[in-house]
Amino acid sequence: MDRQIEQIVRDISSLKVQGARNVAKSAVEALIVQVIKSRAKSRDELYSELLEVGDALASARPTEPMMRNAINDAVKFTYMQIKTRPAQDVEALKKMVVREASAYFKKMETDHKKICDYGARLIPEGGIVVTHCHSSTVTGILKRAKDLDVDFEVVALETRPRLQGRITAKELSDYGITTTLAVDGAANLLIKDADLCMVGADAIGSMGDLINKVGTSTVAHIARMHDVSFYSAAELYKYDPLTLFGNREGIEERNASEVWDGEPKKVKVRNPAFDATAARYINGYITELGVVPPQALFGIAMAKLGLKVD
Ligand code: RUB
Repeated sequence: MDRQIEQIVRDISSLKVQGARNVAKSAVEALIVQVIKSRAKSRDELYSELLEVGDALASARPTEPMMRNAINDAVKFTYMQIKTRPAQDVEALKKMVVREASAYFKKMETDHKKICDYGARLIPEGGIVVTHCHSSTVTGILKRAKDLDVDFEVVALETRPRLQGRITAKELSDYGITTTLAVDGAANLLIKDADLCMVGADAIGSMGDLINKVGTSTVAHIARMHDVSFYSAAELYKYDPLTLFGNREGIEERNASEVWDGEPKKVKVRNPAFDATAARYINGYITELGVVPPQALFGIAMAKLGLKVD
């Protein structure tokens, strides 16, 4: 595999590239690099190369359907070109694939802007918003609310073990939003006084359940206990179509040394990167099509992904 692509795969698995949207963007960038640098002599050869690179990217972070959906779209597009345009040569196919993959970035930006607009309307004047981990979708919404002159505060939970909450806290305070960082264990104490909780999403299943950074379900359960609304902000591309067949989204288990490097021999350390929050704890998903109940997300997302159940 090309060195530049190997580097992207490493950056994704080491969390140098972090968050579902950034991961999906990097994966599409890798596919573009592959096509541009490819020495494939035939269209089939190019197609095989894309499958190989796609597999390497997808396994770098197993709990990322947005990346998988983007890769699948590019691979499907390539396949359809080969099947429907017999006269097309490999160079023409390369151009088409690069153009299609580049259009994906534009689509992502348009969807993101819409989500920020819908999400910003949920931020109450004088309110307190609790968030967990670092989601570029959530920070986008909060910045949009700030641009609209809503006066509010954010509590960012630290998010052990990789401390993505600090990225959130820094980004928001640099933007002029009053932000407090707190350890994850303070969640109950702080959510009690909050107006709403808002997190991102790595994956959404057919039942409307949410997979996001480990600790998200704790936030949701505590929010329910105190009657505080809990929202997840997510592009519909985060829906995992495989869950329609009963597949459960796999939870990435990362190296234990991220939690405790040098633990005593008899201590077993676990490091699941994500957890699942049942639909019943979620007031709504903030999507590019508006704020939708978890139970409705499956139908809307299938339409967006161009999938049909026959
Ligand atoms: C990040 C995380 C984020 C989602 C959504 O986990 O759980 O909430 O990925 O992010 P990690 P975005 O740090 O392990 O990647 O809204 O940017 O897609």
